[in-house]
Amino acid sequence: MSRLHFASALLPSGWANDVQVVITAGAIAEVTPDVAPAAGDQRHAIALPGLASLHSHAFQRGMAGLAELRCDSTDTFWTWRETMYRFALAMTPDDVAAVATLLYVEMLEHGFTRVGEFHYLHHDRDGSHYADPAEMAGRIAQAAEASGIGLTLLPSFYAHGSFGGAAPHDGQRRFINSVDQFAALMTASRKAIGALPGANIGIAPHSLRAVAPGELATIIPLADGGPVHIHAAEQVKEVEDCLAWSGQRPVQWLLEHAPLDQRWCLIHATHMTDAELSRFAETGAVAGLCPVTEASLGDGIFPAREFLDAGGMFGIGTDSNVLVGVADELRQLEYGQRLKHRARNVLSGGARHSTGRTLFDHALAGGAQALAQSAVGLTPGARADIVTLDATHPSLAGRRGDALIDGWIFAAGGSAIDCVWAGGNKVVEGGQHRLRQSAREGFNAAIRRLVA
Ligand code: NGQ
Ligand code: ZN
Repeated sequence: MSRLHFASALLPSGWANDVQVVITAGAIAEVTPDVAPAAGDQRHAIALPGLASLHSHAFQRGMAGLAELRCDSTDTFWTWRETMYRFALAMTPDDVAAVATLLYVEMLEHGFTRVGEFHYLHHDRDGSHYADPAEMAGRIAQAAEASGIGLTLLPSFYAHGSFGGAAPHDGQRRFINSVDQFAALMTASRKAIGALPGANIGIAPHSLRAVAPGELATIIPLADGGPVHIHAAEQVKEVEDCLAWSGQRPVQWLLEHAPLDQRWCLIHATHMTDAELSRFAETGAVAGLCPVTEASLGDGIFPAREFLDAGGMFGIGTDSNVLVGVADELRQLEYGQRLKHRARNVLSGGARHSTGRTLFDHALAGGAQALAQSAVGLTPGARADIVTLDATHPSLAGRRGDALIDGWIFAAGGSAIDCVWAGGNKVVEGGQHRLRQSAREGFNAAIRRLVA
C-alpha cells in the first residue's frame, strides 16, 4: 500500500484540494479530498490522471525524423509508407523490443500511462512464420512490462494489398495472415500478455484495404467482447479507392456493413461527409485521432468541432510516434482546428471553458472506452495511473485548476511533467523514467545498426 497527498488534484467531479490517494495492488483504493497530509504520505503539488495513447505502431519510433527529406518530386503518405515498410523489413525481434521499450519510457515521461498497440509486424524478415506466432507480440509485452505502461494489445489482421482482395505486395510479407493463422495469433497473444498486470487485448482489422468483408465478419468474434480498432478514411486516395471498389466511402461502408458500437474505434476517420459524421457519433464508437501523425503524413484535418457537436467521442494516439506527448497531440488537435476555422479555442466546451481541460476530458474518456478500461481517472477502482505537474515550471506559475492544463498543453509541453505512477508504481521522477538511460542505450545501439 502507498499513500500520496496532492495539494490539488483533478478528480472526476472536478478539481479538489488536499487530496489523499491510497493505492493498493496497483489500483486506487481511496480518494479523500480536504485532508491534511499525514506522516508517511508522499506529497506532490498537482495531480492529473494519465491518458492513453490509443493508437501506436511502436516499431515506427525507430524511424522518427528519418523520413523528412523529399524522396521524389512528390512525397506523400504513400511514398512514406514505402520507406516505413523498408524500415520494418530490417528489424529483428530484439530491435522491436529495444525500440518499443524506449517508446514506452518516453510515453510515460510525457503523460501516457496506457498504450493501445496496433500490432502488425508479426513474421520474420523473409515473411516466414516464427515458431511462436506471438514472438513479436511477446516483445511488445516485454517492453510494456519493463516500462510499466498499461498495455492494450491489438493484434492486427492484414491479408491484402488493396480493396477488393488484391494480393499483398512483397513489402507487406511480415504482416500477412490467413484467418486461421490470425486465430492462432490471438490465442498465442492472449498467452503472451497473460501475466502482465493491467494488460488486455482486442483485435485490429488493419483497414478496409487489408481486410476483405468476409474476413472482417469472421475475425470480429475473436475479439471476444474486447475492443475492435480499424484504420479508416485517413487519405483522400483511400476514400476514392473505396468508392471505386464498393460505391461507398470507408466510414459509410463500415456504418452499413460492420456492427459499430462502443467497442469500436475508427482510427483517423479524417474524411467524412456530414451524414457519416453524425451517424458515426450515434454509434457510440470512438474516433481515434492521431493529430501529430496526421499532420506529419499530410492526411487532412478531422472535423473535430462538428464531431463533438454531434455528440462524438474521441481519444488520442501517437500512431507513427514521430513525436510523443499528451500535450503535443492535444495542442496539434486544437491548432489544426484553429487553422481550418480561422478562430481560437475552437474545441473549448463553451464560453469561459478551458480548451485544455475540454480536450483532456474527452481524451481521457475516449481513450478509456477505446481500450476497454471500465474505471479511469483518480477514482477508486481505477488503475493507479497518475501524472504530477511541476508547480515551479514557469508556464504554470500562478495558475490553478484548468489553467494548469492549458499551461501544460499550450505553453510548457512535456517539460511540465514531474512524476508518473503507472499501475501504482512510480516510474517517472523529476521528468525522467527510471529506465531512461538503459532504454536509450538499447535503442541507440539498435538504430545505429539499422541505419548503417
Ligand atoms: C500503418 N499508418 O499501418 O502503420 C499505417 C500505414 C497503411 C498510418 N496509417 C500503412 N498512419 O495505412 O496502409
Ligand atoms: Zn496507424
